[in-house]
Amino acid sequence: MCHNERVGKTIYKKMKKIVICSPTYNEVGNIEILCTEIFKVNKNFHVLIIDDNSTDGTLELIKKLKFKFKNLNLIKRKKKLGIGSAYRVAFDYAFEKKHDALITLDADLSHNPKEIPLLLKKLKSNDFVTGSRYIKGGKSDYKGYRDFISRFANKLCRFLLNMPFFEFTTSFRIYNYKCIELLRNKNLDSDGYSSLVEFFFYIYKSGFKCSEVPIYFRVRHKGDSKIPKLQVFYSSMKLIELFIKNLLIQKRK
Ligand SMILES: Nc1nc2c(ncn2[C@@H]2O[C@H](COP(=O)(O)OP(=O)(O)O)[C@@H](O)[C@H]2O)c(=O)[nH]1
Ligand SMILES: [Mg+2]
Repeated sequence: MCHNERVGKTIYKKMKKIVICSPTYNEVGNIEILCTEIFKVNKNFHVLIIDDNSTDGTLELIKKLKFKFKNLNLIKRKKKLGIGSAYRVAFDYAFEKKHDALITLDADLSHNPKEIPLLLKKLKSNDFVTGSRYIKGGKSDYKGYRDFISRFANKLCRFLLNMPFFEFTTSFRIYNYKCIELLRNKNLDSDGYSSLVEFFFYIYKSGFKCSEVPIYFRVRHKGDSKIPKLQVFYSSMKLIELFIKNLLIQKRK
């Protein structure tokens, strides 16, 4: 058992109910490895997959995996509705089932489940923790255009939203119950990367304690990106909206 796994087991014993959620759309080549890796960290984790009617056999595979992993749960939606709304379903689920915390991560193994204990450990002194590729110790395997856009977008978020962090757009995060409750009451409707920025924005601006932990972000294991390229454009629009909101918040102070 490696150090991270030991830490994961000890912390999990103290924090009773944690749900780990991954949205999926056509992840048949990744989902079994993802579940195996998560349950290797702790077999008592509660895992929720929110699938948008995948057409590549992901759903059928998850149904089979449910026999192997007793804590694996599935919410199936009728069609591809985007990650923003998938995360909102996860917030409702965690809230209604009274989980102490919600961890989210991508199904394509870009996020390494072995790093879950790092998030858990850091949550002890925070309300929200995001994995970060761009702080000391963090790493990203993105190259070229994607690397440039991601670094640039994250710097822009830091500057425009006046938030002292380096990562806003990765979904490898942990939210405590208070943050989940807050976000559920905000009536949010954003999608794609902007939903991740928006969740963080409202949590931080509401005065909750936030922090980053370094993660190693890998390129997806199997398949292609499922988020439409246009999302980068929509996210820029959302960023401008949040920038204006932030100016109004500062004016009121
Ligand atoms: N349920 C659901 N999951 C999605 C949707 N779009 C993407 N995903 C999942 O969200 C995660 C991140 O998507 P990914 O394609 O890896 O985005 P990228 O890393 O930015 O290229 C993966 O687990 C996808 O399967 C969607 O519309 N609905
Ligand atoms: Mg990905």
